[in-house]
Amino acid sequence: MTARRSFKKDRPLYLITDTAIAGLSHIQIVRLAIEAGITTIQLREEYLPKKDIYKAAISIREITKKYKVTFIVNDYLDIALAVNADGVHLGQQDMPVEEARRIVGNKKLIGISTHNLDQAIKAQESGADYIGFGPIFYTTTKNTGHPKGIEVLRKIRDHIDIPIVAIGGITWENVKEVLNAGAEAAAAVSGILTGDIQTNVRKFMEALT
Ligand code: TZP
Repeated sequence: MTARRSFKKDRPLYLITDTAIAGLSHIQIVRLAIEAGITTIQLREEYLPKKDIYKAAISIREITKKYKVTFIVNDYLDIALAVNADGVHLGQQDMPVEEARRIVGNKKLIGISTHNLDQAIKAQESGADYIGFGPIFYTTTKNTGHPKGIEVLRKIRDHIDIPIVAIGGITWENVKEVLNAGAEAAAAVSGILTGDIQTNVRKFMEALT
């Protein structure tokens, strides 16, 4: 049996791409963020035809491989496999983690979005490598309900052992608080992609050191 791949706990900043917010293509976003020092990237695309998402994924795999950046594909397990991404991120409405695991095996990370303690516990029991948990703070990027806040994040931390990637309204100004509450990493969309991407990534990194 091959050793299970694990979420790298020394990678506290997780960028999720969004072309509308950035006003740039996925690959442009990725290039800028890698130049500034990002170490984990999720390709998230809700509108493009799958063929175009696949093409973007190929380019992103190439550059992330070169710079040893972890590359996760949102939703599309087949694209993650086809381009040999490091993992796939699933939502609550996607296929069960157990089924995804049967398909991708132990060498790919599987993350799943969760919004409450029950979902977080279930994610751990089903063999997810990490959970996304949020929204922690108010966000307009995705409608995922009321902010959960830092105290709920602490509670989730107390109940599960797998890594937590906190998400929702995270900026360089509040990221430290999020990690201090027990998250291994913080995922950000607008906090990185609004304004100057490289300045934002660097501010996040500084806040995290
Ligand atoms: N899942 C929960 S909140 C969210 C997702 C994808 C959006 C986070 O975006 P932002 O701009 O970092 O608040």
